[in-house]
Amino acid sequence: MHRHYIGGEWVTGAADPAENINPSDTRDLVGLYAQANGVQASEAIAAAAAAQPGWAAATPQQRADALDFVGQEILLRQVELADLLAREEGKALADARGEVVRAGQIFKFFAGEALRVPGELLASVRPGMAVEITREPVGVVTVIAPWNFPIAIPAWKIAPALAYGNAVVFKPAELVPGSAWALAEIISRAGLPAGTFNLVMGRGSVLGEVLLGDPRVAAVSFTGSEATGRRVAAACVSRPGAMARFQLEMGGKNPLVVLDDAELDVAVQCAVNGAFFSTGQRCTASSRLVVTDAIHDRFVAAMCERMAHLTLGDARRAGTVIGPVVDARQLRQDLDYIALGQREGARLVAGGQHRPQVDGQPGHYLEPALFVESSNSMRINREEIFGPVASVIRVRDADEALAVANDTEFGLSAGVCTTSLKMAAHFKRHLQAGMVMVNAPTAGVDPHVPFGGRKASSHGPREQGRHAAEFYTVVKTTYVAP
Ligand code: UN1
Repeated sequence: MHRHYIGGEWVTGAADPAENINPSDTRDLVGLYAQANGVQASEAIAAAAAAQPGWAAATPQQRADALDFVGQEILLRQVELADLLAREEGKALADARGEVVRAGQIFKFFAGEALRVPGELLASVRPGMAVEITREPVGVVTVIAPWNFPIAIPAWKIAPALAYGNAVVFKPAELVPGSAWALAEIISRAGLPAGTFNLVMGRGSVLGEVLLGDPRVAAVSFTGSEATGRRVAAACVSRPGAMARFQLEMGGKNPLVVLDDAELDVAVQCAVNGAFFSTGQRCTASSRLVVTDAIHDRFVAAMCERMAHLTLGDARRAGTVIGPVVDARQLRQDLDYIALGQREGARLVAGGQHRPQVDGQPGHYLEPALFVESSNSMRINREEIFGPVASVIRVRDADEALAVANDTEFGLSAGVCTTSLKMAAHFKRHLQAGMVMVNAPTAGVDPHVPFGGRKASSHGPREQGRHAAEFYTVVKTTYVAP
């Protein structure tokens, strides 16, 4: 049984443990994980609140060393951690490995950032006065992570939180406690004072009220669905006393625009990777393929051809490109949307079939699905499906492509495939998204640069890179008289 980590101790859960099941083979139990109740969540917050001032006073070098230790161990154990990630989440091994490496690099990046906390010194408008602008830790940070990146997303929240002197209470997603626990175990040996980092596992519906509403929590970093994100925001502002600051990364309905002059191979590569890799379970997935008339038929034919060769199977088997859907509930949602798309009048030209078994293994397998003849007003093109499902939207020209791409409530990432410098510049400038990709997939981002979206996709400062300091520090302006 895997226990919580609270106040520097491994603690048994207050409720019955939860099973972690392998979606590639539902007979395989990955492990049992403790479940917390509100009292345990509150104990974790108390431990974090008690430890935080000490961690804030630690030298930048102490913080850097701790984060570097974590990053180094993740990188050294990348094969084993990738196997665990693939086993509990269903991400194909190569992608799982990439994610683990990303997590290690993020800790190393923020080890460096801990040594580079910036400030400014400005001349005052008053004679002789000096103005200092410094950054201080926020306090206790609640980290709420989703299931689709079991180690990288926790890493890109926890590493900056610790780098800038905050204490952390980390609640991983219920479906993927394994990678979270492994990460916590590494952090537990990194030399942090007891209570600086805490792990509580369990359901958001049970723990959310305490983790968001406790006045000792100063900030909440959340990645997940839009509906839950709105509830997080409401809890952060409606609690008594000081509001918690919050950072929300939510859904996407990301367009990949393919223009007439695109290189077909590049466009297909971007679309297949963006739409279907990681089983389409990325908020950055390219779910709307906006394709101009003159290339449309060639693009669809090449997509179907390519999709016929995407090996679906056990995430840990060599040669698997597409792993299973994460669980039965998500599979039901994907299948419901595929049925809805057909009722709305889109035509399914590839995949979309649920396979209860692959190679004799029972799992949540779904063949990547491609719709054509879809319109941007259909629900399959407006709502986030979060599975290996993409639709082609045929448009006349680049102007209509841009209008359709931006006609969405979301704005996380957006891509364009073109060989024209002029068109690339035009789309770069006018796509309404936090991240724009030119001749590259909309998903799969670098670990050291800002990540985040616009419109209903995101709220609050960017994650990752040095921009993460905006969320994980508070600014103080100090006036010093002559
Ligand atoms: C990526 O595309 O590399 O939940 C990262 C998500 C995003 C992370 C995507 N926050 O899918």
